[in-house]
Amino acid sequence: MRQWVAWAAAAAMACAAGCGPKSEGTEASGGAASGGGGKKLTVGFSQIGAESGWRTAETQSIREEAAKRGVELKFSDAQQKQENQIKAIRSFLAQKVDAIILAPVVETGWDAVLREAKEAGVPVVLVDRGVKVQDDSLYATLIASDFVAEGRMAGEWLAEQTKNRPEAEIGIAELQGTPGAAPAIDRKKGFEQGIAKNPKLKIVLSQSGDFTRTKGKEAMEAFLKSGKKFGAVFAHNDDMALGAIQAIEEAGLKPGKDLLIVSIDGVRDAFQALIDGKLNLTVECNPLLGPMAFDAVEAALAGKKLPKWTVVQDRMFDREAARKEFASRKY
Ligand code: GYE
Repeated sequence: MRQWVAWAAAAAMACAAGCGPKSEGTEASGGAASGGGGKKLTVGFSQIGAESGWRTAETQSIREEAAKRGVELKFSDAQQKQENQIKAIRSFLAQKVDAIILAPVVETGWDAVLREAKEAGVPVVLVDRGVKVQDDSLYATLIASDFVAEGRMAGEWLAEQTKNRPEAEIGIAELQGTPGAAPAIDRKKGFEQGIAKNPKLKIVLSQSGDFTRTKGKEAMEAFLKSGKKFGAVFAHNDDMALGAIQAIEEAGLKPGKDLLIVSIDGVRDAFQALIDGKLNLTVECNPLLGPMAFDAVEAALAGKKLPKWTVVQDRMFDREAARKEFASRKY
């Protein structure tokens, strides 16, 4: 498979409510016409929600790129609900968009609606999360990070950091992302592979925090009250780690010292927590997918064959790496 590496791995240590759609309407229209034949493109973007700093950065990147290219963007926020995304896609099709960008909340349950898009001749570009469908010709391409690799990087880092510790067992409390979401499934899998390098490491507590700060905090409060011993925390995203850090501090403990904390995304607030010594590692997951998403839309509309997965490369950041990069951080 041909892969487009869009984000170069750099640093040396291989150190990367039951309600309907919130808003739907035309977001951007300006600049030059885009796409073949000088016709202005209309693209529907079905976004998951606004659950994390990462998601906000991704939305902004797509909006900005649409505006830059003079694409008319129809934006729909699904409030973390697949049914809202399915409704949005059908509404985009009824409005006769040229293409659809979809960030799918969960992996399964997309076959029927993607088939409707295919039959209407509307290409669908998946961004950031993958799907499991019977026929992969139902979407043009997926532009996303390798979540298994991200989880593995976090797990291997923890295995290395704890290899000389005297304890017979070091418990890990895991904050999982949204159930059924590709990054939750794959980051868990990769992390388990990574920590296998140090047999002392064992996940002793695991709960979903839905990728949000509030639920990450609540889950950590429950972990701390459970009576189970743990010496490390693995959060599937930074926002849950940041919520957990708050809970740990409120319990009178020192995050980053009494408990090692690792997470994924690499957003600015996580960089600040790294610099403050409250977070020990974040694995970057680049959300600036707008340029690649619209390149893919234009290529698909031009009838070009795209790779099924364009892999976005990620880096790891510890305190030192965060200090160096903080000033130039874009999200
Ligand atoms: O890590 C998390 C967000 O799908 C990669 O979703 C994305 C994840 C990201 O809510 O913060």
